[in-house]
Amino acid sequence: MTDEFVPGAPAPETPSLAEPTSPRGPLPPKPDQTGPEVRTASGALANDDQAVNAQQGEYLTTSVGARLRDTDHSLKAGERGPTLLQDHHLREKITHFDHERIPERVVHARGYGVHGVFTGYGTAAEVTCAAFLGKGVETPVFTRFSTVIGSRGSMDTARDTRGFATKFYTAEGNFDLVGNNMPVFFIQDGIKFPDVIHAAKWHPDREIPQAQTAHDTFWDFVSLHTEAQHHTIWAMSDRAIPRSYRMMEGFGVHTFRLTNEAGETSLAKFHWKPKLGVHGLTWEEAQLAGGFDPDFHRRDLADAIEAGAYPEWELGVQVFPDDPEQMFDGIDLLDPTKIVPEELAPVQPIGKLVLNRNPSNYFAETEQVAFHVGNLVRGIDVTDDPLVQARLFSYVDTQLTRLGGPNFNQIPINRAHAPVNDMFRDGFHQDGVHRGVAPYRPNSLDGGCPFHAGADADAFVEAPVQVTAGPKTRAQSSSFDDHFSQARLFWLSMAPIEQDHIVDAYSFELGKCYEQTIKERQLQCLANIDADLCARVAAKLGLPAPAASVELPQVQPSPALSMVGQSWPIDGRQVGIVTCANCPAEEITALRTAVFDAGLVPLLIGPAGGILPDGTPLQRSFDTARSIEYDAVLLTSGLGAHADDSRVSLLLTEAFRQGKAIGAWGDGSSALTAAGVDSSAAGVVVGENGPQVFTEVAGLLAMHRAWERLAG
Ligand code: HDE
Repeated sequence: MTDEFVPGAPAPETPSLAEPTSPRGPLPPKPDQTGPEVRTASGALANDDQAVNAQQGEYLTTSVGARLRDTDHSLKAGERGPTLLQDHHLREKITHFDHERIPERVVHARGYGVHGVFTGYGTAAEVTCAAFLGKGVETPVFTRFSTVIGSRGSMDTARDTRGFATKFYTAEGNFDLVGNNMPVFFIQDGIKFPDVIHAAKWHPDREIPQAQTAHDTFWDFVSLHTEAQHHTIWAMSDRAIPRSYRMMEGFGVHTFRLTNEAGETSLAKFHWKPKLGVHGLTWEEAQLAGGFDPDFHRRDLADAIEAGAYPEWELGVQVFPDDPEQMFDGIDLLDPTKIVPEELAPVQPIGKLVLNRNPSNYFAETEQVAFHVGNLVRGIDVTDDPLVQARLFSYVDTQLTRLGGPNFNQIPINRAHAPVNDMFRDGFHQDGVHRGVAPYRPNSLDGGCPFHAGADADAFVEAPVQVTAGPKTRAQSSSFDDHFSQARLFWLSMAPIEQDHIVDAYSFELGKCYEQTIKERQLQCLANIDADLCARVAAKLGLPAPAASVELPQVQPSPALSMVGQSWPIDGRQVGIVTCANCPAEEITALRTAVFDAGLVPLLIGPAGGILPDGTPLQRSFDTARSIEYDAVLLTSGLGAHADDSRVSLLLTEAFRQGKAIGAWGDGSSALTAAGVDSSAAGVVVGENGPQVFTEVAGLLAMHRAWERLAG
């Protein structure tokens, strides 16, 4: 990062004021933006020059390359006459526009994807032969984060589970790890997926509310279908309102089966651990962002990558013996509503993910990427978890409608980086130009090609495990019956401030329900999780707290589930610097350098937009700045004349309420007094000069918030 750099410029060049008129070719993409590697429909590397995928030439043309003189006026019978049907350019332009949209994803419609690279540590070799996990092996990836419930245009910061899906373009074919930021799911059997989603989405009569579960149908379902209670308590925690995609854990949720080179199998759960730690927004911040910056999470991710603050995760596995019971410490490994606490089975790191390139076209990359849990590579297989079994069917099926036909794996973002010879032919939007006459096996006319790959040719092999046969039945194992003990484990693992937020979330969501019986039924579920939790929510709802109807088990809390109490790297955090023309230019320069050097993004906020007397541009004005954008706020010297500006006071009182670090020096501190902010409170630094105050503020940022200010 340089002194002058601020992420977010919309184009690679500053635009000219007047409309450009000299013909020239398309501008290059911004340095942080490149498309998918240029592969042919059958996986070959077409050309290193990504520009071949993009528009070409200086002049506007039709879709088949004829140059156009004018796209501003339709062809008419006289200047004031009707438009002529023969205007083929008008027809082509409007027709294409009419068909620009494709159906949004039925779930996870709102998302943002970026490119990166995964590097294996080699530490997984004992349990899996997957080549991309080998020591030092680098694999290109595309990761898409998403919310589940909202429509494509809904706000990023809705209370919801987040999708965390990664496509690894490995040398042995694509491997998709299609996970979430929570390790458990609402249902145990995939046949219930339409039910839980219908309940969580808007009511079908009014199509409200958008992107939230604070309504009757959701609570009706989860209070009746009580296996949902564990995931529900995660959804009521701050994990459901992440500070950033960069600060989320990811989980494969299901147990997978791994096979090593010797053919030995183990069971495993995948975890993504973010370098920056796991952090949430407060509920107030999530609401503010929803209005002030509905694109909060995608902007944060794109800006961080553009600024070079590349987000990183370690991939880890919890490994369990593959015995016929498929249980670990009394936990059924096939039940996706259960975790195995990390304290019982440590997460062992097996590789590192770095996300370092933004897409150059949202539709082509993020919208058209098609994940599938069945995209597996040798050494990694699914288990009999009844949730993943249904997913194996659903992902391909949904793309047929969403992406308009069976050739969606030929769309550039979905293309394998391994040779593809699938014998699939034709269909809508076929991009391959296949040769030969024998797309069937066995054949002699094409020389017998393609051939089966034997074990010596690195073929994918389904692990030949024994299946316990039984009578055909629509039933499930009694080992799935416990619905409350792990919700209790989660509750008891939370710090007091996290418990407060969970109580507030349940109270808000149930408070928004219309039907009293639904609130009462959910309170019964809470009583079966924890008496204190139930009593606190009941009090806020003005209802009596019922007694538990099941025996509350003794559970061992899992400290790994709590998000507070540690310190973390602060790369890419945003610092709002409130200043004005009276602040000495050298002070601003030194401060910005210190902030950049620490790997953070400084954003200068002045009374109006424009530039400071020394030519430094302001990025925000008192009108456009709102607390949600900044992890910390600094008040420079010289600010005295604007100290009692109500917009500055609003910024400070919000930042204070959110436990954000605040620093001031010189007469900047008079803004604290004017806003009624206690300068001796935890997380407020008043000092001599900018760099010194910033150093202390950076130390506070590592804890995410001054938690003391939020307690009580
Ligand atoms: Fe999905 N899910 N899912 N899901 N899911 C989809 O696939 C489905 C489940 C997840 O960024 C859909 O391409 C069923 C669990 C993510 O493009 C669809 C069941 C987990 C994404 C689908 C589940 C997930 C999806 C919609 C129950 C976490 C976004 C569009 C059996 C481990 C992927 C699409 C992206 C998307 C079906 C349950 C994660 C309809 C039937 C559990 C991250 O196929």
